[in-house]
Amino acid sequence: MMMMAMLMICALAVTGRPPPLTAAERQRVSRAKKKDAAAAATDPPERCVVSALGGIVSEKTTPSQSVHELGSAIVNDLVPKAYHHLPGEWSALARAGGMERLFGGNLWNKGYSESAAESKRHSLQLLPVDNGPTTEEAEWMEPLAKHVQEELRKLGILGEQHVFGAMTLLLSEPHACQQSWHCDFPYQHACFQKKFLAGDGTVPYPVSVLIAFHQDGASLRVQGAERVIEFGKFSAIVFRGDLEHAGAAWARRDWNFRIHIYFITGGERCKKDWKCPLPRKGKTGRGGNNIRVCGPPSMADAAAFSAIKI
Ligand SMILES: O=C(O)CCC(=O)C(=O)O
Repeated sequence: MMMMAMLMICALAVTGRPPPLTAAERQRVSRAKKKDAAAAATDPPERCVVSALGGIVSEKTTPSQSVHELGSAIVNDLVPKAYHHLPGEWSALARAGGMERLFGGNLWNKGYSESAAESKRHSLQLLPVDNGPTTEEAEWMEPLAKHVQEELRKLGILGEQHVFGAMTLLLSEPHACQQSWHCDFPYQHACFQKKFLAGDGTVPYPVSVLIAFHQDGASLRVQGAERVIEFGKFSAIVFRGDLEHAGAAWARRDWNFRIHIYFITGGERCKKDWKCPLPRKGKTGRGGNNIRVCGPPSMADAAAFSAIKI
């Protein structure tokens, strides 16, 4: 052994290069490389988590790449203090009967109204103003939507091509069931088939944003994700408009308010009338456009998939 080491040192001193590896050493290196490659292949790709206040939370990829390739990114601290009191206002509005029933489960086999009747979920379109408060009555609506758009632009997710589409208030009552899988925009549309980000690195299609206001945050089920995606109070999940998702069940005894914002893309390829968010059937369980699957669905997911009639 001692002799071998001395020979290696001599070889290094004479040639300036390490001596060639022996057959056994080459085999060892090759086995180690194969092991690393296998581990990399089974490690699920990681969703990007960033903070709107700056600082890296978990940034294995850029926010827009995470939206493009994994379907979503998490943006923490998206809601400034000026809006933290809003759930109080929303509770008063909901108690006064100001919200509408939102679909829950069984949407595709029972239809919207039957699904909504038993969902324990409610919604209210805030912008463009419809049946809800006017912009004078709720002065916070437009500034909040603008703030979110600006932050997502700063993070490089939204670009010049995005315009505000709509903003909706969501409420889950205690024991609300999980929604049926759906997309917010038609996943078959050409804009979602684009393989590459726009020249400035932003995403080239409509995106949805779901912001948590409950103290325990909120969660969303997303096709292809390894588990339900959770995000904290005043934080958001930003996801591709063609990502098939479902509002998660809410098992607690209090109300969970969320804000859902849709940013659409202007121009010819993505129609402006997409601002009206409708649940649309997705591919259920068959993956999305260009979205990498992050690991096998759990058994519970598999049971949910097979229970859905399409
Ligand atoms: O309830 C949620 O949190 C998400 C709702 C949703 O995805 C929708 O209604 O389109």
